[in-house]
Amino acid sequence: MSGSGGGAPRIDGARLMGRLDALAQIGAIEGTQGNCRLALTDEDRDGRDLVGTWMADLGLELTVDGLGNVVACTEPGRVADSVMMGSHIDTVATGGRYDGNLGVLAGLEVIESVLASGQTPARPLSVAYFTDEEGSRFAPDMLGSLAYVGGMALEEALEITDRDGIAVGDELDRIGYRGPAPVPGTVPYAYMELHIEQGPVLEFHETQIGVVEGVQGISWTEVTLSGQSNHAGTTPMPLRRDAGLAACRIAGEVRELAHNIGDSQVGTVGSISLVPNLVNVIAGAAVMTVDLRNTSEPMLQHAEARLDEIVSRIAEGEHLDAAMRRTARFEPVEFHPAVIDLVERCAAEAGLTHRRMPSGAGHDAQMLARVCPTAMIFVPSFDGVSHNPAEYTSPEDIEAGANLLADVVWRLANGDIDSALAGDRDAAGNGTAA
Ligand code: HGY
Ligand code: MN
Ligand code: MN
Repeated sequence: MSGSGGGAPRIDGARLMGRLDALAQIGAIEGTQGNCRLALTDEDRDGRDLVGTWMADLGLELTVDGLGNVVACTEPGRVADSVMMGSHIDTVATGGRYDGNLGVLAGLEVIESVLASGQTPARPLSVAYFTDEEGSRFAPDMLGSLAYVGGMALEEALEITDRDGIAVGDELDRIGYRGPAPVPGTVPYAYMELHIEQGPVLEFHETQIGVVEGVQGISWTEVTLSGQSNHAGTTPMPLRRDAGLAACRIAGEVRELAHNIGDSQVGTVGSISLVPNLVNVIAGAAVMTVDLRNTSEPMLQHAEARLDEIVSRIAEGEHLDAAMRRTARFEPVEFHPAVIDLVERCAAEAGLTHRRMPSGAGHDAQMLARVCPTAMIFVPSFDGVSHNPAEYTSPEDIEAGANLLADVVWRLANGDIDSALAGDRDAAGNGTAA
């Protein structure tokens, strides 16, 4: 099996597509190519079981930690020396088959191709999937990798509940994935994540590869508005305390906030729940979520301050009580310059069109970047669509991205940029938090 940049074995594209297809059968959304495998549901368990079988079949040492994060390594006990690849296999409720799954299965494919080649890199390789990356069921997103790098105590993560009051810890026990390995987990030598772009940039520029420089900041806020349920027919308009109206006004002003701040600012009201949510009752309560993101930390803080003002003003105008709870807050992250350069060099050597870019979406890599040299590779999303069953990336782009992952990981594992990374590891060989 001939290598390419640096002698890395080529991956088997058909095998990778076959595994993506097999995993996509679990939690398949009927009539679509998409998936629903919300974190710690039965579907998530079944997906974990399938991927775990593939990991075990390769003879990898599998560890499951107290939050259900799973790491598989080519050499027992050597995750700390390994170059790790990974992502997540949980999905949003209306998810595609590539978001997260590609990074995990491409990592597995790289390992299988290396093992099959009979070549042994200087460092072991590992592949991981992290619990609840999406955060759709249990906020914040990237929960598993956040705890893995010590960004949240295990005890705190286990107590997080979903909308039905069900706790992470109980669901881990129910699906059999509360493992013995410690949280925080073992810091690898370096971390690489292949992921679909989930946006329109690569396709617009007719570019095969995104050389990801970092991830924008993320702020999630849950807003609870309390007014008065009342009769839709008898309550005069001036006497209403309509939580539904206020929620809609806030949603409209979130769109204006993003427009007025401009640049990379985005704002999304993805969920609004009204109580009692009936045609002839004025909503006495509303619970809504606001997702704000910006590549600039000061601008994200400004957007949060604007949101606070919007909610207070609109709630007061409608004589409502308002409560706001931050459910996710991550500052922008920059990946390791030497690893970014390596991705760019390998893409150029492979003759792939490529461009540097930030990530609009959150990823487990933004957590691993706190503790070890980390970067990401993007492949294009058809029509820029993601978090949608219609999510699609071509087999050709997937194979190109996975082979580039193999090239980068092979060079990292053979020490090609050790000197550039040496300063970023403390005496214990652990990465120093960014
Ligand atoms: O929210 C995100 O950006 C990611 O999909 N968890
Ligand atoms: Mn993802
Ligand atoms: Mn996602």
